Amino acid sequence: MQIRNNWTREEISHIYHSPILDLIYQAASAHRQFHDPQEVQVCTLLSVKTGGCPEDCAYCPQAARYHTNVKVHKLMEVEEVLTAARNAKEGGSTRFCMGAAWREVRDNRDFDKVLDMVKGVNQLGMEVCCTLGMLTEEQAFKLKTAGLYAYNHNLDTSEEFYDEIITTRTYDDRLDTLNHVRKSGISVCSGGIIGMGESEDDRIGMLHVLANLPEHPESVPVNALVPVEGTPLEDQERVSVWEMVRMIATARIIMPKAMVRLSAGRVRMNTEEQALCFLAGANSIFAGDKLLTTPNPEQDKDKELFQVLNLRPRPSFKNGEAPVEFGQIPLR
Ligand code: SAM
Ligand code: DTB
Ligand code: SF4
Repeated sequence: MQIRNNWTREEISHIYHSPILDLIYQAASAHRQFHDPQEVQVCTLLSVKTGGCPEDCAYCPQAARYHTNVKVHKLMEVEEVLTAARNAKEGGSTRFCMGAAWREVRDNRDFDKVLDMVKGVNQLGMEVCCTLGMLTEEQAFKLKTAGLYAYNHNLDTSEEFYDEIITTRTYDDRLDTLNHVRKSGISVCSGGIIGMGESEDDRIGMLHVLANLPEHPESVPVNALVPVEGTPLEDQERVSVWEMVRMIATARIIMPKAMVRLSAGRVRMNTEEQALCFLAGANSIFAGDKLLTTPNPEQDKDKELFQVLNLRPRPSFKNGEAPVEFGQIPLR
C-alpha cells in the first residue's frame, strides 16, 4: 500500500460511503500492514490552564463567553504537572498531553513555564504533547528545543463548515500553525470532532485536507462531540457508532501510518462499540477519568476493555524517533 497525498474528494467519499462491513475489512487490512493490531497507545490529558478562553468554539466548555460549569484556573505549577505526569506513567500511559485554554501562545512567563513542563515530562521518557492554540514558527522551535514530541492542533471540521463553529479565527490560521509545527520537526497531531451538526461531506472535506497535507499528520484524533450544558451545541444528538467507525476507518485507509486516536466520546460507548473502532483502525485512547474538563471512562473499565479485547499498551517512541535530548538545538 502506497502513501498518497493526492486524494480526490470523490475517492475519499467513495471510501467513506462503502458498505460498512467492507469498509471495516479494508481499514483492518491497512491497519495490519502498518501497525500491530493488538497494540493500543494509552495517553493522558491534563488541562494545565483551564477556562476563560477568548475564542468562540461552539463545542467548547472553556470558552469564556459561554456559561458552563468549568472553573477558570490559571496555569498550573511545573511541579504539580510533573507529579501528574509521573502518575500517568505509573498508570501505563506513554504519552502525556498538556492542554491550555489559550487562543495563541504569547512570549511571556507562562510560556517559559510550559517550556519547563515540556522539559520535565520529556525527561520522564514519555512522548510529550501540547495543545496551546496558535503558534509562531519561533515558538514551535522553542518547544522542540525543550523536548516537545508532538503538537495537537485540530482542524475540527471542513473549511466550509468552519465558520458555523468558530468565528474568532480562520481555517488558514489553523493551517499556518500546522505548518509551523511541521517545520520545527515536531510530530503533528490534527483531527476533528463529529456530531456538531456537520454533513458527511464536511467530514470528508476535513479528511481530504488532512490526507493531502505535504506530509500526513503522525496522529489523527477523532472526537465525538461531548455536548456541554451552556455551550451552543449543548443539545446536539449523539452520533451513532457507525459514524465513528466510518470516520476512523476512512482516516486509517487514507493515512495508513498515522496513529488514529479514539478520543472524546468514549464514556458513551460500550465495549463492543469501542471494539469496532479498534477493528476499524483506531490505535490509541485517552485514559483517566477526565479528558480536559469532561468525564472519561474509569481506569477499571479500561483495564477490563484491554483484557476482554486482548490489547496491549503500546510503548512510547515506536514511530522511530528518539526523544529529543534536553537542550538539543533542532536543525532548521
Ligand atoms: N485551545 C487550544 C485549541 O483550541 O487548539 C487547545 C485546547 S482545545 C480544548 C483542544 C481540542 O479539544 C479542540 O480542538 C477540540 O477538537 C477538542 N474539544 C474541545 N471541546 C470538545 C468537546 N466538547 N467535545 C469534543 N471535543 C472537544
Ligand atoms: C483532541 O483531539 N481531543 C482531546 C485532545 N485532542 C486535546 C481533547 C478532548 C476534549 C474534550 C472536552 C473536554 O474534556 O474539555
Ligand atoms: Fe479556546 Fe481551544 Fe476551547 Fe476554542 S477549543 S474555546 S481555542 S480552549
